[in-house]
Amino acid sequence: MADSKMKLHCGWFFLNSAALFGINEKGLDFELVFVDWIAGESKTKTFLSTLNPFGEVPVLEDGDLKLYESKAITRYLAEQYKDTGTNLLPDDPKERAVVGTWMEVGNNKFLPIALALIKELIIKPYQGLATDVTSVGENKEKLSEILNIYEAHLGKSPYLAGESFTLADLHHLPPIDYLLNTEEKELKKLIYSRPNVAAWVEKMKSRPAWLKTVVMKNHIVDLMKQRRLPKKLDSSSVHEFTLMAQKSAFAMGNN
Ligand SMILES: N[C@@H](CCC(=O)N[C@@H](CS)C(=O)NCC(=O)O)C(=O)O
Repeated sequence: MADSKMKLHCGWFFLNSAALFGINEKGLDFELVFVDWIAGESKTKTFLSTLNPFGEVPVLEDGDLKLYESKAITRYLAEQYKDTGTNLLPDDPKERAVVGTWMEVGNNKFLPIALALIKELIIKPYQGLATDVTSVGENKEKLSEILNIYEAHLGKSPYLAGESFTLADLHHLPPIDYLLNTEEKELKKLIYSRPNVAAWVEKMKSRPAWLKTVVMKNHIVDLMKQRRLPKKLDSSSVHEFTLMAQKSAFAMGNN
């Protein structure tokens, strides 16, 4: 008989955090299956043929349903478990359309900028590659411009789609959290110097489901670090491990 417990195959990074955040908002019992995608575990024959042919995490298994794409996962959770935990999608078509609008804004306008900054400030340093400072400067400017629009919008309602927290908000917090944890202090300033944006971020960060997500995310980071421990400690592996630990600490902002 198939194991009926929900499983989330996931690893490090914010798309995975979004899926975890969704499950935690719903208060669902699940098994976290750690996939070290940086070490190629999402590209094995078995993973590609049984979980996701695109070789990416997160992947949700719920009974015989296997789902990939983080936003499809959170939408499924919101709809399938509508009456459990936080209601993440309103019933009213007009209210739902506003959630849809801000999910699209997040996806098409906010995320490309956040992703460019995260790539330059977290991923590249983690891979030992040089950061493109021009790209960082340009994207900080773009971030500032888009945050002005968020600031005005959040002056009208506490959440992106109105009075309550929805999928639109949920998808913003994981990339914002990574932006806040880079060494680039100006990003913090861009976010926290706008009172409405700051209040929105702080409210989301204090949600019990997010606090739980952060604990899980830290657990994943620990698993990653453990996997990278050298088997035999000689002077070169100690050096290698020290560099790796420094990069991880930098990448995670030690959070
Ligand atoms: N659009 C996908 C993207 C998922 C994605 O890029 N996942 C990364 C981890 S955050 C991954 O698994 N990458 C595998 C690889 O690059 O080999 C989603 O939203 O789920």
